[in-house]
Amino acid sequence: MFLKTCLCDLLNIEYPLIQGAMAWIAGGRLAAAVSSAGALGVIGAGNADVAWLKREIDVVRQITDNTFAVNLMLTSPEIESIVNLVIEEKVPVVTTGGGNPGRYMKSLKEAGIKVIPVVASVALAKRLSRLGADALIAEGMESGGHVGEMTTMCLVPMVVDAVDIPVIAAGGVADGRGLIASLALGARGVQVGTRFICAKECDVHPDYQQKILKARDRDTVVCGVTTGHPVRAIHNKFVRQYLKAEKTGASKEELEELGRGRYPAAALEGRIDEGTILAGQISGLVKDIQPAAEIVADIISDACRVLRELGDIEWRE
Ligand code: TUI
Repeated sequence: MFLKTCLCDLLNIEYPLIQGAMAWIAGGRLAAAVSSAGALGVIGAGNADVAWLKREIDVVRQITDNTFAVNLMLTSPEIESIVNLVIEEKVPVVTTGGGNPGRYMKSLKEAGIKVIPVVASVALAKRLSRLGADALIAEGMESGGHVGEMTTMCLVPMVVDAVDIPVIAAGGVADGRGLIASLALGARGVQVGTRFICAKECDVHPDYQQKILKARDRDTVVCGVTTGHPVRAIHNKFVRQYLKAEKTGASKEELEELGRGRYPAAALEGRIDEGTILAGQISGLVKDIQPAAEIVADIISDACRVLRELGDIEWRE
């Protein structure tokens, strides 16, 4: 099996596939399994402290010598010390989310780290490309967790046209069809989050995985639009309560209080009624718990099948 783009050369990986960074979910064990399989494993630093991240980096390095990444959540209260740690540790690749990483760009680049910011708009894509980003992840609102307003289908080709660096499509991708569709839009790789939550090596609570496996096409919803920070999650008792509070005019502060601690409640404690189960719209396509290596191999072999079947289309120029 062989499927390669310029992203593979840039990151020294076998397949143009990146595991989504998921705070409280994607630790070293998952990242190592994904990187060992030839894709790019990512540790989601989220709001974690330096000691946690150092441990997870060590976990990856004990398991594999392959390239891996750390995702910096730019809203984290620990962000300065986390940036210093990834520089000290010479982490090969950093992805960023939740804001503009411009102020960290120079020091990360000077440390020889490849920087791949997540963007949800063309404007930020242009700005970060000028600041020296090595690639960009264009994330559509089909994604789980914090989302922008653009769909993957519209955002990706617009970002591709706006910059000269490789673009990675995210949001709504879980198989080879999504990978090839993204390449057709001009992306040179994809980021897959939700399907990797259902990897055997993922340390998330098993009941969280079951919610994804059971989800159907319309079972995720976006809530928190009134706060300015919309989030996609699987519909459950808490989401119903939250949406009702939003509808009846709860203030930003009340909503923030209502939402406090709900991500780790679901991801770590498996409180699937009271927690927020962040997951993408593509959950309806995820049907099995599989080893990460099998997920990687499945996506790539499915992509090869799609390419072969495209050969049936008759066309000429
Ligand atoms: O970050 C995400 N998705 C997430 S994060 C998360 S859990 C969490 N939340 C808070 C703290 C710690 C953990 C669940 N899901 N996706 C990446 C992403 N980034 N999507 C959109 C953006 C984004 C938004 C605004 C990127 C840049 C941006 O910049 C605004 C500006 O111009 O400053």
